[in-house]
Amino acid sequence: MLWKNSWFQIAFFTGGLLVIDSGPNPLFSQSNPTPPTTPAYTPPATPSASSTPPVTPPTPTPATPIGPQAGQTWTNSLGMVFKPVPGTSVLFNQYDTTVQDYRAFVQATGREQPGGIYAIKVKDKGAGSHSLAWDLNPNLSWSKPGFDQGPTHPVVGVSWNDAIAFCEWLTQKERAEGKLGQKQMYRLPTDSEWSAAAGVGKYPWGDAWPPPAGGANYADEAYAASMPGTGWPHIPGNDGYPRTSPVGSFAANRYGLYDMGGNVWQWCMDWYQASMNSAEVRAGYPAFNKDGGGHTYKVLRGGSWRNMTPAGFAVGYHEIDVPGGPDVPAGRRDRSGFRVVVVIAAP
Ligand SMILES: [Ca+2]
Repeated sequence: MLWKNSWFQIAFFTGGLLVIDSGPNPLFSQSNPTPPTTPAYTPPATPSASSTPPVTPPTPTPATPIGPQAGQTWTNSLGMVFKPVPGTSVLFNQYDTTVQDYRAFVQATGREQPGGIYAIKVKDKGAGSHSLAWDLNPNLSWSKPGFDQGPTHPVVGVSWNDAIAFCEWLTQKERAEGKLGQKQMYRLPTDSEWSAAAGVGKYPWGDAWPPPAGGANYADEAYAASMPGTGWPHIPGNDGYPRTSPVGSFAANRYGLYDMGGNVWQWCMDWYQASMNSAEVRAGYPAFNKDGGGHTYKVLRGGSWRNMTPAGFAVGYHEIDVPGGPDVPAGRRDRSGFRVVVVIAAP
């Protein structure tokens, strides 16, 4: 029995190992093994039009247009507001360029304007008689024109070349900032663009003469009262400003532009040609018959705080002056400023 016990023990031990190491063993199971269940065949889902999400091509995001757009009011980096003018492809600054606009240019570029500016000076002719004459005053400049100006007054004492330099500086500045497209630019209005912006009235404020109350800043009773002596010619009425007035102080014209008549003369791009002024105007002002061949004088439009004649304020009237230069005072006067336009898409 011993050998049987030994065999049994070995066999049992061996079986124990199987049980322990292999888990349930069919040799020692008391029930029949369950056959593996074959999973029912399920065909793969057939793709259908209804179950397949539609493939939608990505919608391109429209690029945000850069800079001013046709027919839309636009504000630039200096806060200057530009408005469309029918019949032109540019937007007009609603105001003349202000002292604070020009100061930003001078501070950024360090542009100096040596030599002073021309200012109207009263000359005492004796016996109570006085006259007016242009006087080149070396102590005056755009920032000190001989009368008080706040930051929103139109800049004066700037030549045509100064105005062009302002436009070029602002163009480069805003192209670099991404504010202006690479084919957009600032410049002065052409003579014909300025005419379009002035509208169809006889004067920038309409057909009325004298200018209606609140119509413009001209040589009024306030102007006359500021001059030594008495009896200075002026337009009846008092607009409240003996010299320049803050831009926007008077009514806008039909296109939302302010001070298109009065306040300061506005430089235009064009060289003056005698034919720009009517024969009637040239008869009254013979100097306008000389244009130096068309490359001597630049055109100014609109009249200023020191004008008092209907002819000078008429839309068709073209003032003239030499364009000046960076280092010469020529063309810098205490009545002359400028308005800029922005070209939406230069060729
Ligand atoms: Ca005035």
